[in-house]
Amino acid sequence: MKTFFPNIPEKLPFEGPGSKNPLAYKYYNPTQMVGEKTMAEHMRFAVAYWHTFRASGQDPFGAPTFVRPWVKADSPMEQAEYTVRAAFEFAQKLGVSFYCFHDRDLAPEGETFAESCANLEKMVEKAKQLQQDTGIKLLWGTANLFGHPRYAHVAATNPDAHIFAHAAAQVKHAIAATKELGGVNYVFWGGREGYETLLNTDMKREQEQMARFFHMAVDYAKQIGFDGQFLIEPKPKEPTKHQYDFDAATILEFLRAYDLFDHFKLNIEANHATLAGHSFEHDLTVASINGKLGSIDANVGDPLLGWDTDQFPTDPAMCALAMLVVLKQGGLGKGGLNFDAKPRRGSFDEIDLFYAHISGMDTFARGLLAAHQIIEDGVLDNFIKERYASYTDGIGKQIMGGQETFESLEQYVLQEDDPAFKSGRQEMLESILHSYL
Ligand code: XUL
Ligand code: CO
Repeated sequence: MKTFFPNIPEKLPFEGPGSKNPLAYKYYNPTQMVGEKTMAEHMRFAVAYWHTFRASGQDPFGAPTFVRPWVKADSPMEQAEYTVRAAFEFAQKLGVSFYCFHDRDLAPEGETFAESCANLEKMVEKAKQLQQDTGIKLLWGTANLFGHPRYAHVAATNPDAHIFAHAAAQVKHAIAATKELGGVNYVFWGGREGYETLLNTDMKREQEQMARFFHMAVDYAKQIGFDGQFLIEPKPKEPTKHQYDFDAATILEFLRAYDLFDHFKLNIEANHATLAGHSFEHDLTVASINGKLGSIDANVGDPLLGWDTDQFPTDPAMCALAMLVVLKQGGLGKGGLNFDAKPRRGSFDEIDLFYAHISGMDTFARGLLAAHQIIEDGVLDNFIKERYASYTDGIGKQIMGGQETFESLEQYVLQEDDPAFKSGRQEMLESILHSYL
């Protein structure tokens, strides 16, 4: 059978930090134990179908630069078949156990809705066979509710109920496809759910529509016995100016307000967190402390650009801070680290896809190793514990126990001298963090 990556070995090796081989892992050693689990079990890396196999390198100023061998085909369905074979060959050679897709990545949109569904069903059969042949699994599926012109005024929050219906029918099939492939999660990314101007928008109604849509998805999953985890992926803007799934806090409030809280977790993406004006670790922490961190889209933005550049992560400190959140909540469960990332437009060779993933996986492996050791040594935990020690007994314990009032605290302050103020030691802690990298 035709191979799409003839010059890449069957399986990329781990050679350790001393290696200068660009096609070898320096830190990611899947079988290495880190605490109770192997690195592979901690990370559950996934390849993103849309960027890795479907991106063309086209940008608003220039033509496609990624001329992939799997796109040279006589028909869209033949192209889809080549693409799925390339995807599994790639994941196998890379040594990654999971992949993620949108319905329209896996199979092309047809002339009619029925034809699109038939295309998807055919491609699900192919993917299922390849999953069986290779052991590679589906981390999550999702639906593309943003690419087609019908979604110009968005999907579930569209002013036209007919488009809502189309989106619902499409998601029905995408959830069924995910179930058929044994997907362990299903992701909702708003795509375009939001608005451009309040001059033509009923915001309250649109949010109610979105909630209705999610309730219908929950009902359908129950009806067909899909037991994967539902995830919502926050993003503040792009393509739409104001998106309803702005950040983790916004979604948590939305889920609580519309009685959806128990049915969803979050898929936090680094570049989306930074677009919302947060750090990656901030949004991870907001999700995690609410018991809602389900999975991660592992990428990074460019600090000099204000859009979703979807680059491969290269900063071990950022990854250490992310993995600290993950380790402290006991892992990602059914979730994983999906590389929602693409090489730059000028990195157009197939081999660049391997270099990009190796770099991202090694960076996260360094982050994991550092985070594990930081937790083992207790350096940050002990500092934070000590910082809040005044709440564990005495007046602090009484405040948090509900035994104090503004009046009783006024009496307390009148009797007590101010304690010595303590430094937050931020620079010392930054230096400690970097000593683990
Ligand atoms: C877009 C984005 C999506 C989702 C899946 O910014 O992150 O690719 O991850 O729809
Ligand atoms: Co994403």
